[in-house]
Amino acid sequence: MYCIYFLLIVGVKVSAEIGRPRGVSISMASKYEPNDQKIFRCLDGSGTIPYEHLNDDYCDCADGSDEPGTSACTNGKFHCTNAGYTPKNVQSSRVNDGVCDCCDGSDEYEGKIECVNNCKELGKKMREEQDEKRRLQEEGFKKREGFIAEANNMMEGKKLKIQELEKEKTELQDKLKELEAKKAEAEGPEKEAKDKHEQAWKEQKEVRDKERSAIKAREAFDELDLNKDGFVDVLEIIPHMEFDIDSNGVVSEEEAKEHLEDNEKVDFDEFSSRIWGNIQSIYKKLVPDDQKEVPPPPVEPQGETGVPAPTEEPQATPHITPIPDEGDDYDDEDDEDEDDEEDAVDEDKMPEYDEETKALIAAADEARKNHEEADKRSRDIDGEITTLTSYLNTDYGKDKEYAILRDNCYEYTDREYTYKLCPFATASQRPKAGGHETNLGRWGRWENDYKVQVYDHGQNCWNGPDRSVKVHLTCGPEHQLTNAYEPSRCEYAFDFITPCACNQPPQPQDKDPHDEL
Ligand code: MAN
Repeated sequence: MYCIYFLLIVGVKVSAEIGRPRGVSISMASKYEPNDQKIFRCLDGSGTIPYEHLNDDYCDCADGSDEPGTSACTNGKFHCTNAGYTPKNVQSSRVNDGVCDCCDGSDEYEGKIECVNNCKELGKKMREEQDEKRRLQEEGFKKREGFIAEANNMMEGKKLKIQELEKEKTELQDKLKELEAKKAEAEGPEKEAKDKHEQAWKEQKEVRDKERSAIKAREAFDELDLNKDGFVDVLEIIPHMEFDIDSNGVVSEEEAKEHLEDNEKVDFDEFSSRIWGNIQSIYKKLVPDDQKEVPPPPVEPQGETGVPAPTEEPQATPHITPIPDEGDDYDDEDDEDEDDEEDAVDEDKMPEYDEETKALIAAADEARKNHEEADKRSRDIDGEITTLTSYLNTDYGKDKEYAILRDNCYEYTDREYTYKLCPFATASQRPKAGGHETNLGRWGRWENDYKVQVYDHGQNCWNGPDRSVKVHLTCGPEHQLTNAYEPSRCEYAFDFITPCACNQPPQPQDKDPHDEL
């Protein structure tokens, strides 16, 4: 009271409604209280002036602090109280400039303009908006509390699941040992019986192959022994072009002899014991000329007699040629050969296992199946435990409030791309016009006190970094990806609103006591 009285006495212009110099806020009022010497010290300490020079429309202080309520100083600040709304500082140069800057109209006290005081309406609107925001935050916060409880339950559930799986795995280890033993037990007799069967078959085949070879040797010997003197000699070898060692088109006597192991002739015993083994893979039967495919007669003009002109080629004796390997021009004989071959193929196939061996194989198959099933289950358990452990080891926020987002994906589409965020897993981008999805990063870490998530090591950017995303999380009523952009090439930013980010709103009594509302 004394203070106001004093200011009135010294003629300082004070605000109409409040007891402090015009344009001064409550928080600054103490700095403007008069001292005993009635001297005002500029707030920056640059000088002192008599009290009556405050707001005298003349700028004395370098910081403009002596003229808070006039436009005398270009750098002064005029404080609008704006009762009912938010207090505000305006440039003191705007005081009495004919423009209403304060909602209470206090900056236009000279009457250049009639300012309507709309602070109450503005305040009402602001409070309504604040209340709505607060309501949403409160709602979000309640959801967050629910998510935290859910996450804790989920974690407990997963921990229990790991315990169960570990127990199952321990039991399975014993079972696996047992099944392994049973498998070995069944596979022993199975192998023995199979080996026995296969060995018997091998021996049988060897005997049969020997017999076949002997028959073939006899056939070849008889075919080669054209003069039927009981020997195969050099002259009988010569017509067989397959014995032409140097491929010069003629089988020489030396070449023929070489095939006969340096003999002029060999009898059947020697042929079958020493010769046949070496030549059987190259030996080809000869076909009599009259059984050969006759080429169509030449269409050239014939001699005057109508008898074809003799060819230059000397006629080979005897008139037989090797039987071609394939082709069906040799009719009956050839068909018989084919049948023989088929029979031979069938005969070469190992016969089925006997019933006893089959039963042993079936028993071993069953033991193998049981072991494989248990082994697979054991591997599956390992996989499940790894997944659960990775889930539990992930940082879901201070109170695990973000765990609820895991295993879900959220999308946002702009003009060009659809962006996808699968929290704690991946971020990606795919063109709206179609085309492949680009990996923008895998879950990396938290930043900025759990307000930002980083996804990195995405697909490399041509001539640039590996793609990465920073996800900015703010409080919102639902989980929603609200924006995606690329602040710098291949470095993306997503905005994600979620109740998980809603803190408890300040209670009404927590309000700033200096609030002038
Ligand atoms: C693709 C998209 C873009 C990115 C370019 C970089 O077109 O991934 O977001 O800027 O590649 O070459």
